[in-house]
Amino acid sequence: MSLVTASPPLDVEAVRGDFPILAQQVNGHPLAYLDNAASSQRPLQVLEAMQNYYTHDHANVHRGVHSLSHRATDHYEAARETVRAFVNAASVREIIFTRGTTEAINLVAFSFGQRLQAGDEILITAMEHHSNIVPWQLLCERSGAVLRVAPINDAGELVLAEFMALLGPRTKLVAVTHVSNALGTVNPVKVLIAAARSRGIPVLLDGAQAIPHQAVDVRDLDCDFYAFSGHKMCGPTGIGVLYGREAMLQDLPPFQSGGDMILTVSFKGTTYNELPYRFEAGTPHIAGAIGLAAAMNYLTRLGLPSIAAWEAGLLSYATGLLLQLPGLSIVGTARDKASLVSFNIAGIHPHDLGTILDQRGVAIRAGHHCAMPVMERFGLAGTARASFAFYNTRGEIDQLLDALRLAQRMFA
Ligand code: C6P
Repeated sequence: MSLVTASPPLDVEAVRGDFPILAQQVNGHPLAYLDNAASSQRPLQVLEAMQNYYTHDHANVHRGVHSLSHRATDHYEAARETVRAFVNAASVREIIFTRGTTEAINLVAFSFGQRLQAGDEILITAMEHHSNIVPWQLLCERSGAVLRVAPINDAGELVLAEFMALLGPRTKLVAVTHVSNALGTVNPVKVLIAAARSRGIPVLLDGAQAIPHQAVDVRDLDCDFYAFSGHKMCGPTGIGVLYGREAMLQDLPPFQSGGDMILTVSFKGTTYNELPYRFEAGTPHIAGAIGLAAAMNYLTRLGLPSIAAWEAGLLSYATGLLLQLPGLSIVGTARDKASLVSFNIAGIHPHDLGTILDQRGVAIRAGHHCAMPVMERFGLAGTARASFAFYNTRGEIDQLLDALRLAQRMFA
């Protein structure tokens, strides 16, 4: 992430006070939670928003004539407006609540995918998470479309010239991750979007790993779809968002079907609801949307530029220290990186590293990170991955280093 120097510094000790879960011992050591790319933690403000809702206001939304249902509906729709403002969408009609990034991408693959025919092409990159690969593979099986994959170089950066060369008359959609979860690479998405749009090709961005770390403005990006999850940005699990450009969503057929997505149902035929409800079948995760809005308000209060600046400091501190360890190699050395480090230590399996680190209170992820093609590209079974949030400290990175040194002594 690029460092924004003008942003006020975070008071990280005060921020940590909002996250009681961080103040615990694990296996006799202070917890150093460095698995934020898998799922972040939630501040009290998010927990309280959800508890208040369930304590005072819960009922089903969009259905009831009674006061609690009205209140629940108001909270749910206010959450949608918070999301709209957070990503600077033009209208709440463009904000669809989903279960997460995965469901958001599946929605596009299903609904937009109905336009595709045999021989059409979908362009992705070699650094995608499985959630931005498999839905397209299934779509290709259904439609006869072809999946094209733009390669990455040894630093884990997209090879731009190859990406551009793959944009052709048959390309019907570009689906690219904003930030790679396995490598940390921040893609030059504005360049990619401009190139695709100049050829009339819609673009979906997988924003799961970007939106917790930097301000996202979908109008400035000029993307057609932007998918993300609540649980990686201090919100609840089971809630996420698909932003879709209204002109694009307007023409798409529904995804799931049932209650709330219809206007009328009869055995002669069914008419569908307006946006965004047409894409929200069934009772939604009301408390999840409320918690997500509280998380967005929390991040906005801290300031996304301040968060980005703190995390950039953590990334360079961690990178410098890790490189001092003999036999350690970093996988993913892009010039523009988010606050995570994937690495291997010669002679130690990443899962063993993960287990030993846990014994010292350090939580990291080890394995293929649901990005097996990335591992294949680098000829690896997996990596160890430390991923940082704004509430992490340099002290926790020192604790990671100490635990890694211990692992090296154990395997010496
Ligand atoms: N990556 C990780 O440890 P869901 O599960 O729907 O909230 O998010 C899926 C997803 C999609 N795209 C990217 C870039 C992601 O990183 C993820 C989730 C986690 O890296 C869990 S596999």
